[in-house]
Amino acid sequence: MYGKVTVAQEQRVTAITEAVIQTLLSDSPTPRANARVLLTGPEGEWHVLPSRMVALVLRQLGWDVLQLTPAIPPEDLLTLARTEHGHVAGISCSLPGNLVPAWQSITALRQAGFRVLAGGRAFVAYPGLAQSLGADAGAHDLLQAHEVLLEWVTQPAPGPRPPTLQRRWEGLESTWAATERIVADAGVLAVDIEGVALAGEVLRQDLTLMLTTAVAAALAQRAAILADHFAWYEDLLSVGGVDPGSAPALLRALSRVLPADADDIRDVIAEVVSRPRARQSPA
Ligand code: B12
Repeated sequence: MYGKVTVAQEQRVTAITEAVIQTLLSDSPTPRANARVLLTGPEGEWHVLPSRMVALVLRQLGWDVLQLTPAIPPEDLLTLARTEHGHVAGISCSLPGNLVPAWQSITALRQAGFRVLAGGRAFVAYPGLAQSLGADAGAHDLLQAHEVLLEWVTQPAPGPRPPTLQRRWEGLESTWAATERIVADAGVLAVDIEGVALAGEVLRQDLTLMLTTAVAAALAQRAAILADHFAWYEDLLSVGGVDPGSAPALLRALSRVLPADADDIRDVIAEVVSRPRARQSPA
């Protein structure tokens, strides 16, 4: 329900939830032997509450949870995971715009010899996405996650495994590295040529989220990831009294300033801009 809850109310609810989790955690049972699980999130993910809830439930079920949220950079995760004595991990991602860093964290965990379970809003909406980004399984339901992890800890560690999607990433890396420049250039085009009535930090954040989601959609080869974000953004603009036509205008502006080797991203954007609008229901 957009516009019905204020930011202050949302933060108050978050604080209350944190306090409840903290209280319940103090009553966790002693973990079973051989039940170590590493739990992390992608770099840039501020939604740590989902991961805390997962950690709470797993601790109540007897797991020894090493929680690394907010996330650590993938190279640090790799170093840390290599010194860990367990070999099962979970990753929680809420924002589709954070699926690229989620893939990087999954890649680090694979390299360190872990089996990875992926969950959270960004994965749940797309069946099979967890596996296509290199995770061994995806889960939403925590009892199901418990069963999967129980099975994994009794199996031998898989050993270090190579990254997935590396070839496709080669065509996306230059865009990812140039995010700041692309967003700045697209911002100028959006205002001067497309006539978008957004400015400053709001415009920068909206373009950044649009771009990172487009790269994620190209990496996973699922235009639906960008299409859903786009529909959500159109709704958000409408509620804020901004012309929803600004949504395709931002995508067009981004497409024009992408690096030469970013055809996969341009294709995803073109597909979304030309699609008949399929509205998703607000969360
Ligand atoms: C609270 C909140 C925030 C808080 C987070 C506070 C905190 N300490 O975590 C703050 C204010 C920081 C925030 C920021 C933002 N948010 Co926010 N946020 C939310 C909100 C309201 C609740 C999230 C939550 O805690 N859900 C509860 C958990 C329990 O549910 P869950 O994630 O589905 O997790 C369950 C399962 O999926 C599963 N699970 C989760 N992880 C894992 C992992 C494993 C391994 C397993 C097995 C299972 C599992 O178990 C959980 C328990 O059942 C959601 C709306 C919503 N309906 O979720 C928006 C929402 C996720 N946010 C959204 C947005 C856009 C943002 C911002 C970009 C806003 C902005 N412009 O700044 C930023 C992004 C920041 C960033 N870079 O990450 C959008 C995302 C839209 C989209 N396109 O997907 C949402 C959907 C709101 C909306 N409808 O507009 N947000």
